[in-house]
Amino acid sequence: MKTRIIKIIKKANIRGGVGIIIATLALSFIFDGGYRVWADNLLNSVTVSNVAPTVSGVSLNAAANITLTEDTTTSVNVIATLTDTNGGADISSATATIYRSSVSGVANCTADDNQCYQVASGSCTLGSASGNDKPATCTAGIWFVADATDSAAPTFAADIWSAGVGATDAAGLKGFATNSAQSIEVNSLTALNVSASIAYGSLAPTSTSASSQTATVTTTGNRMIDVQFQAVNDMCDTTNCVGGNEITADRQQFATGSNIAWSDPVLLGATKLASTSAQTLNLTTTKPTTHVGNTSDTAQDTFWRIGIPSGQALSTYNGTTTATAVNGA
Ligand SMILES: [Ca+2]
Ligand SMILES: [Ca+2]
Ligand SMILES: [Ca+2]
Repeated sequence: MKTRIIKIIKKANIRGGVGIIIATLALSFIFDGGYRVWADNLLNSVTVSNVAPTVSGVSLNAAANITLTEDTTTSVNVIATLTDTNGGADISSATATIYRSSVSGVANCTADDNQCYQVASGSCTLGSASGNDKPATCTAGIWFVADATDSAAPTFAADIWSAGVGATDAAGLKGFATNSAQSIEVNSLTALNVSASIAYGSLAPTSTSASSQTATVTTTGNRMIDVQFQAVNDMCDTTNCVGGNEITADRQQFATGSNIAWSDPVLLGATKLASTSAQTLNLTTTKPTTHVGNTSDTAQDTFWRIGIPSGQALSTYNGTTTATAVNGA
């Protein structure tokens, strides 16, 4: 009691004057016999609980359809806003999945270059926290084999490609959302590479190739292909085929079989090259599903022969042939 009175006196003294000291003392003695009024401390305590983060605004490839790059990967981003009501700084990492919509497990799919890309936190960049929010950008390299889902796609036209983003806070609580408002397609990519050259060697007039030369057609997109060949020009012995001598394009033939002689009938499967129109060769390769390094593992050899006309002038003749991928049948 004494202690408290002294405290009150001190407070009163500080605040302002002798008169108040007297009044305080008087009050103290007045109430001393009945009940007491004095100051005490109340300890206020609360624990703020951890709340899981949430994810919003998931957007795949800036809302655009995805156009692949033949024989390699295409960098594709997923962005999202991660929110944690413990403050944006509580968000510690993000992950993402980019997947074809009907794949087994959807966002929990097993990684597969054709249909499912799991993006680890190391490939997700977090921006600075702003209030409760923190932006995330996750990046995947989508391989050229990724299944097409556009309207021309042979198998998965009814699908789209989706993205899911997961957020994790410092205590390990997680949130997740997908880009359910978007319909992003992976476009068909009908593409090939062909080996650079065919050298028929030295042949006499009226003779034909004794064996075939090989040109390898590699499928470098996400569609099964056939190939069309067309000569840019007849073979000639001058630059740009101005003047000089020529061997017409139709003296060359191509086939998928290696043993078809130049003089064999067309029904055996060989096709004569033309400079006036593209000739289609039916390949048996299917859609690539894997890659070896940066390269498609799906390739087929085509076999070429030439017949030299009688009366052909002694010279070296060169020609250029264009190989074009068309959707396979
Ligand atoms: Ca939290
Ligand atoms: Ca589709
Ligand atoms: Ca075919």
